[in-house]
Amino acid sequence: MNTRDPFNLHKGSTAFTVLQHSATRAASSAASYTRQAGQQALEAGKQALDNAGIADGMSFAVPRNVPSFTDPQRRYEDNAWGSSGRSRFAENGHGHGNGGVAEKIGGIFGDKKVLPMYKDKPYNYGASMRRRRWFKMKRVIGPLLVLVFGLFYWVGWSPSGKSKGAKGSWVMFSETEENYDWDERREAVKDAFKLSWDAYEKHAWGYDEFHPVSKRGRYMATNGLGWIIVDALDTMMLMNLTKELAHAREWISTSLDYEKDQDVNTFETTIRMLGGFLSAHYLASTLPGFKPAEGAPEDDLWLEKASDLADRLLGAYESASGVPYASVNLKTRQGIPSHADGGASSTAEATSLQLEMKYLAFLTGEAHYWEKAEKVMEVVDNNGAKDGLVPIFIYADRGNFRSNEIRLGSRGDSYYEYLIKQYYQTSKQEPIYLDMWNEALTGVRKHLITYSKPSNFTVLAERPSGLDGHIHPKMDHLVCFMPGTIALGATGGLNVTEAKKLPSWGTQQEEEMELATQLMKTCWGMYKATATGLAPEIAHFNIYDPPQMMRHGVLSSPEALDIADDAEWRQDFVIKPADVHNLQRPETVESLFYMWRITGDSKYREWGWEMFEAFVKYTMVNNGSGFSSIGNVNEIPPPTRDNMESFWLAETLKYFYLLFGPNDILPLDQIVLNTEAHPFPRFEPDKKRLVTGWKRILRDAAGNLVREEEKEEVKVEAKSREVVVGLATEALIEAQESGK
Ligand code: DMJ
Repeated sequence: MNTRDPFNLHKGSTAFTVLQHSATRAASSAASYTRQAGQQALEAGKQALDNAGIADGMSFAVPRNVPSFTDPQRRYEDNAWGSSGRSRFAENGHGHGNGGVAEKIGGIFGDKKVLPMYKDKPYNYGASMRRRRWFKMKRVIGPLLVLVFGLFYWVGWSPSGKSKGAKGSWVMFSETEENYDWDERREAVKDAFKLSWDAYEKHAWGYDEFHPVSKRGRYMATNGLGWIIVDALDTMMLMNLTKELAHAREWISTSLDYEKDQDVNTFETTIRMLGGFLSAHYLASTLPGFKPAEGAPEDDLWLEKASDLADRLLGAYESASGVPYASVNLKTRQGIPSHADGGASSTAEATSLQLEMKYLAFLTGEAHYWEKAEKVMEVVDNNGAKDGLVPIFIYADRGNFRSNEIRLGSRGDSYYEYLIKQYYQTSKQEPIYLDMWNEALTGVRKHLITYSKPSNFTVLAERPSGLDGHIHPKMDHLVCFMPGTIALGATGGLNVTEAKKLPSWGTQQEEEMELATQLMKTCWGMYKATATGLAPEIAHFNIYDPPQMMRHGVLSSPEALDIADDAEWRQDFVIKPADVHNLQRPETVESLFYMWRITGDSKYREWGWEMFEAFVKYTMVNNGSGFSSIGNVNEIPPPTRDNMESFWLAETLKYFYLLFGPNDILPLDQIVLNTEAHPFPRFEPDKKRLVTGWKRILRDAAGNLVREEEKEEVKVEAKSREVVVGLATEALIEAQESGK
């Protein structure tokens, strides 16, 4: 393997060679006759391209197809994006592009100033400058790709590196392949990271956004917030990319300054930047090779930056209720209510700050970080959400929920994730969060799990009008964190064989593992259901009428999927035009990583590899200038969105790397990963006198809160019963004594 040019980008620099390299890699473990035939096919295809005289100019940088976001909810969410903020993004100085783009999209945001980030919904960018060239070439490239794939088909090679002959046209859910070289596959992930990073370093160094097709960067605040650099630190440490890390460190120590009159999103800044610094601190003091030598001073930079940033973010918590405002100004430290959603914060955002603040409190011994973050959990829980399922908005000033919409996708997701992770982060010293997680998961099983038809995929659906309203059979890709988190909850991160030996193991945990397994298949199905093998942002499902709920009986989807275009299982998935984009999100590979570590079933690694191949094949930018989100998972080649999310480096590639790597790196029973995949150690808070400062309000048998005044009534009733019983007893004794 040529590690200096992993994807053969510098020879010929064509999308075709990228495809060739990916194909070669994938096929490396297949039978040699298959490999040779594949190479011949590739050579034939390349020859054809050369003959056509277009190979060097060929590009995946097809015109951007800005999806028409017609779904009412999508419109609602995207409007929220451009809600408020003081500073517009600054231009990057690389030519003219983004000012012009800002003007082009000005109509979308109107005169409003914009927040830099709002729950990871990206801004739109102008179409690629290559548009016309692509259209000119399309008629030539299309038939050639058909020819190449036709040859692959003819020789029986499939993208997963398996010969069709052996298994027929089925993707086996239970298949295990032990012979692959996982070290090599892990190296391929590192190569993809390097490629992404090198392109960013070359074209957009220091910028908060990277647009790899137009090769530009963009600031979210004057001179940047370190959005991409800080988010990627720990991945570089895990991959041992010391040169890249040194460059990042140098930039952070000399150029990054948070003293800026800039509004930032409280949640995004916490999980990505604060989380990024904290995990860098953890890994730097833990990973061999990064640990300071005996007697040498620790590198304090990461912790200093973390504390400085956290102090600024604390201003967001200064609301009347203690629930943080959606945004905060880094300089004035003033919290700012959301400019959408009636000023309410998103519930997931307000309740996914605790792992970071608690770890910082433990590291520094400063309890106020802990207390501020923990107070939020108390206020949220005191609303008494039925069956642990919380509406997706909460007002910071009053601390009460807005509307009754329930989902585990956007704005709901990481509330649930942080319940169980807080329990494990603090070494089980806070059982209150286990209690809340158990209640919520029971609620999910009762109200949200339904089945698709005809193939009975497990669907974690939504209740847009509350628990008494209809079920909406839709899953955001974001929901796919759940299979892994459920498995983590059931086992504590131990391998399931070990977990089964624990006295706490029982039917509940068995059922949870089965739910995780079935949901994992659904998330995987979201990838297999598309032309590119990449999941859409959102999938809808055909469901039974009336809905077949889990509480009516557990159903299972097939163990194998027929890959034929007209296979029956495809009817279960409905992908709407507004949802066909793919932002290179991590949730499915995140869950695959947990499922692999916990069950040891290598099918999860196989699925991961197929996903990784699809990302390489369809999201890599021409000439190796990185990877980009795409506009349509059902179009080949897909239109690019010209944007590389920071979570591509921080999460997606990290999870792939860990999935293909040895199990003793970041053992899951010793760490927790925050919602941006930044690992923190588990710790014992009582060692720093940190304790849970609140108790849940009592619930009655129906799950309703028993308020203080009601408790009083209950007490009075109980007292009078006692008195009556007491008097009766006395009378009885008296009567017995007097012989009556
Ligand atoms: C990340 O920023 C985090 O995983 C967050 O919890 C959800 N959205 C993105 C990735 O999809």
